[in-house]
Amino acid sequence: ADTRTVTELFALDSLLTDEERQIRDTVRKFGEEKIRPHVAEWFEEARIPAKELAKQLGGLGVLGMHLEGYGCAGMSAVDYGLACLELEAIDSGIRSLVSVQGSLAMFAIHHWGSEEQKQEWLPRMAAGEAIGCFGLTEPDFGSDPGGMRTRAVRDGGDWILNGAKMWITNGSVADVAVVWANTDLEEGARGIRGFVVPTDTPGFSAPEIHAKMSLRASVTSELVLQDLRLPESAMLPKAAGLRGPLSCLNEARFGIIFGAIGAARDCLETAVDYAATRLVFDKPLASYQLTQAKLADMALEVGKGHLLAYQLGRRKDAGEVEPAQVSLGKLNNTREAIKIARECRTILGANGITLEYPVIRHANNLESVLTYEGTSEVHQLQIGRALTGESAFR
Ligand code: TGC
Ligand code: FAD
Repeated sequence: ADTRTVTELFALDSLLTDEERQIRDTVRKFGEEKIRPHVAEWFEEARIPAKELAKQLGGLGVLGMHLEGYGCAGMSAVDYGLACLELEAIDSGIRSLVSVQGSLAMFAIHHWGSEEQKQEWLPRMAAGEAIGCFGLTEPDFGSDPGGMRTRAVRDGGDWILNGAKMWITNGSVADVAVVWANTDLEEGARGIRGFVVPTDTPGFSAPEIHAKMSLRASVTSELVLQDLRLPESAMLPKAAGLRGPLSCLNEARFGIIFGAIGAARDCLETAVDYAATRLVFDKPLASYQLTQAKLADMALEVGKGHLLAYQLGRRKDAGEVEPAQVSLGKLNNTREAIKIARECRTILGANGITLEYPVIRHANNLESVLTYEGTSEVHQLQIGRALTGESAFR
């Protein structure tokens, strides 16, 4: 039969340049050939070859790809978004590895770091030879990171860090951790400063968190900092206050706007294919009106999610995207993606609960995506604040 994909129905490719489509196709090919054949097994076993994968992703050029210099590819925000979209179409855990490396750890060093810190870490991180993590969240402070208990205190010219971070992606496999701590000393929002911590520093440990039912193809860890001594040169010199870590979150949230819609697209494509061949009551499932209503509604949201992502990508490349606009995209695209994953699961019936198909894996992953990088409620409150001028966080 003559069929159309969502990309075709919305003429999405007409919004991209030839070069952007080429980058997208290259990342898609890499994902389909190198990752998709293994990812269900990694998810089932909750184990990924992170070091090897980081080198492959570095070779592909997607680590810190939107940053300039220091071995980074210097590409546009839209290019970076498209790479996230294609990687998350395979698995959110793979996009997370790339987000945390490029948008959180590398961006923090690139934007807020000293020349020495940049030279030391960025080229190796871009190549995937060193893995980074980003420690902001604590066991008791997730949505409200300003309340953090991790402390950095002076000892002569050094800093001594004590505290714990929780839910840290890449933590146990990282070579370097960007850790945020309250110094109580500096002017600005509660004296929060960032530190570049080589993970072999005595006093640093990163026990892995187990028994996750989501993001299983991703390493998630606790960071324990016990009398961790760092030289003055370990502090990110240019970041003071909560603005430092929040600026990094903008970057990673931007990638998720594209990424989540990639996961949704993969679910929808799977459901369309399944419905075409599955016979129920003697006819293909795709030929029933109830199924078509589901598919049509999901196609609308996948298409609109792309349009929103592309619009925000163009604004970001123009240097004009605001945090509240990033919240629009993060809230909409993750919320719609998880609804789509669950609806597609219904179309697959019992087959939908197995790892033979990607749908339940995406649905479970999206539970984390809905929560990390600002929960849906945090983004509703950001948008609410933008609309009304009233902050309802406290
Ligand atoms: P608030 O008073 O609003 O702001 C404090 C200072 O920060 C500035 N600011 C921002 N700067 C840059 N980008 C943003 N998005 C910013 N939002 C705020 C603000 O201008 C102010 O600066 P200054 O110089 O005036 O002091 O702060 P608040 O304490 O009221 O909190 C605001 C709130 C709740 C929105 C914020 O704390 C927040 O976003 N909470 C959510 C935390 C979160 O998203 N954590 C994510 C951790 S990392 C992660 O999840 C990685 S998952 C793995 C993956 O990405 O794949
Ligand atoms: P809480 O902040 O305790 O929120 C609980 C509930 O309360 C949520 O529904 C929330 O929306 C709601 N809530 C909070 N405040 C309000 C309010 N003012 N009004 C109404 N409702 C509110 N963090 C890092 O720093 N680095 C990482 O690499 C990282 N990776 C992660 C990987 C995974 C797989 C996961 C699941 C999390 C990761 N995180 C990471 C942590 C993540 O950012 C936090 O989980 C998130 O910010 C939410 O914090 P919380 O879990 O403490 O929830």
